[in-house]
Amino acid sequence: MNMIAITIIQINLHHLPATSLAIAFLSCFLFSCNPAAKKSLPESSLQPAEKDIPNFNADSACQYTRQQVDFGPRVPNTPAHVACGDYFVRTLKRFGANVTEQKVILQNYAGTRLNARNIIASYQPENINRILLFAHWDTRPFADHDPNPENWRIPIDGANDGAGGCGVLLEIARQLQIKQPDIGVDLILFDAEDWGAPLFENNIPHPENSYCLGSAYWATNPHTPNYNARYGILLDMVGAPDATFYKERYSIRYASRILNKVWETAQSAGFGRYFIQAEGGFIEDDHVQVIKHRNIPCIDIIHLDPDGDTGFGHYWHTLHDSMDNISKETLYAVGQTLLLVIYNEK
Ligand code: AHN
Ligand code: ZN
Repeated sequence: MNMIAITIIQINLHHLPATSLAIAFLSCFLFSCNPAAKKSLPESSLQPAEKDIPNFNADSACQYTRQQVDFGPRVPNTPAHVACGDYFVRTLKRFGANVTEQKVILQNYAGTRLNARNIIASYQPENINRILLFAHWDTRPFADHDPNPENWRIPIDGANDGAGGCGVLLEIARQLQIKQPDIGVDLILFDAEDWGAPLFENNIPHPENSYCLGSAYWATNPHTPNYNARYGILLDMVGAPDATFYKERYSIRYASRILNKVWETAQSAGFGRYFIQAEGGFIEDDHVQVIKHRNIPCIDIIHLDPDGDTGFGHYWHTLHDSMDNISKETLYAVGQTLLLVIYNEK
């Protein structure tokens, strides 16, 4: 525990009733994956979620995130990648999902063959009314935005860029097994998102188009013929402390209804400090593949930082994207918002 948390408890001991003491005490234990985090919890997240809507367990989501990171960087063609893929399949089966794997060889920008694996977990597969939630599970092979050039060729932990979104989806899977919503849900963990051309490779004409290989494959070869869903929601970098989710512009252009629904749901649940009512930039991310090839309206919940020099969080594609960069409070804001959206579908 840190000094600030101790100070709060001491003040509470003298001036506040026992409940406040308990809340202050619990929040410093429960709500930081990062032991150094100093933030206390907003009041809204301590109240039970709306009636009949399950309560997202951020401890579990954080644990699922840490388990991925513990395998090491999940770079295609490495043993850590194989082991983590096996972990997802085993865990999603344990949570009662109908699991489909797409194993495919995909070529990156340099022509390297990647042993890729998209993992699809379906709930109520017979239900024609479906929604799709997705994230990428692979991690970037190079920290090409690290401030220290000596780190540029080192693979990243991808605690936030990768693991966090999958951690939230695993906790949602656990909840879906406990209580069935009124619609079918597909969770897809896409592979080979983050092997885009690095900054240090010159002469790559459009590096932004070298990402998202796994989602491009699935979107053109879905696991069920003519796969369709009401809408899709992509989680990308949803776990950093003080993350800010600006409205990504492809999401505004192609899926404004679901975008506004998610942002309003988050706002009413007290998560307005994460879900910002302002526009961000256009991001070439997995959702664009699903919009383009499957014609499903999709949004990207992605941490954008208009003041940062990359437009993303300071940790983006650096060695700082470690578990220190994960906050249970942020995972909770995203996960609880998604549960509200899922369980309110008719
Ligand atoms: C580009 O940088 C072109 N798109 C961001 C996709 C991404 C990479 N998300 C996480 N890592
Ligand atoms: Zn990335």
